Amino acid sequence: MPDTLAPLHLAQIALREIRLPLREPFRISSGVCTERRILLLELRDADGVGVWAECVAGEQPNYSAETIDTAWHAITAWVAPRVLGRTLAGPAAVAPALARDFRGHPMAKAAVEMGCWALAAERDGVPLARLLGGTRDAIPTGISLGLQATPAALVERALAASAAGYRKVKLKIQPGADVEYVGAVRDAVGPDVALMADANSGYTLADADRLAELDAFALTMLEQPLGREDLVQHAALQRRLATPICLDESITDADRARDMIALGSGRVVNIKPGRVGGFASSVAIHDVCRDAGVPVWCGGMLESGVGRAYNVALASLPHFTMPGDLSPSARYWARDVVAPEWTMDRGMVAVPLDRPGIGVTVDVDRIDDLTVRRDLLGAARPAYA
Ligand code: OSB
Ligand code: MG
Repeated sequence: MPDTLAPLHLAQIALREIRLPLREPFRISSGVCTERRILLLELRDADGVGVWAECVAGEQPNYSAETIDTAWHAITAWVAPRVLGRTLAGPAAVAPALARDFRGHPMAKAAVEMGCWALAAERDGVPLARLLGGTRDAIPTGISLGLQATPAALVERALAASAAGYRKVKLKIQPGADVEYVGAVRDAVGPDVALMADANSGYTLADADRLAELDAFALTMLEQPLGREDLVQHAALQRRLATPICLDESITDADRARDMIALGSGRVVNIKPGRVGGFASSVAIHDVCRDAGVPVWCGGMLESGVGRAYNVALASLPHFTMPGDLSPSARYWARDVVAPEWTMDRGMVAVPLDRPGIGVTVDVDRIDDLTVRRDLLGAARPAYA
């Protein structure tokens, strides 16, 4: 990441909550989402340059402790006051400013930190992907399929996904919906489709025998089977499994990635920039994994097209060697909030390199229609008004 950028003067952060119904409920082992409550931010610098950003916190504290409501509070009370009206040396200075004596709230911090990177990109006239050090112009795309009521329902969706060209099909599992479901899908799609499973911490080490039965299905990886903060029990489980373990929830920063590698808790990392506190932390994890030969890929949190833009930019970094959970807009929404919508071509999502900043335009009229709550932080009448 370059650190020679001009200083950043963040003048204003506008917050809004929009409601966006999913086309189909998305169920994981710890809960279900039917309609997203999405926290969008609009950051503006002292010259009036503006960018949109997204906080990926969910509706309920079932994936991590944060929710849209805790993030709203954290941004308003603690994150924004640390950056608004200050002169920051550049976007790389934001993460350290948010780290000092301020525990937790990574998704709240990430929304503002990532927005600052986009603001610098927009202002300097470069695509966000390139500012971050991205080298790819297209990213292989995977789909994450929620828990289904029957193996047949999951098979139907997996077949459709593989026919649509996805490069990786991820199946959510939980105790009682695992071996039978994954086996049915493997039988249906054949040996050549890259399949994986994600348990979202639904199991304990006492389930090791059951999880070892998944070895029969040649999964590319098994994501976060055990506790959301655990590394030690995952290491014990990894010794019992042929299938590589991929960690999601447990990797909250570069130190945890180092610990995973040292302990043998997993062999792959899912990087979600919101989970780890932003881009600086994501790139640090990327670099740790690259140096250790551990593959990484970019996860998703059912973002709108705004949050997707940030994930796609990050996933263009060279060591994101596996397909990301970067499905096109139409997989989630009847209509996205950005133009152009995110699409997939032969299983690849294109990195928008033809324009500065996040690379998509936000449909503000549509967002106005979907907005249920708003707040404005910083100068009510900024200098450019
Ligand atoms: O564990 O990766 C996960 C969605 C919400 C919370 C956790 C997870 C997910 C997904 C969806 O798997 C990925 C996507 O955005 O398509
Ligand atoms: Mg996951």
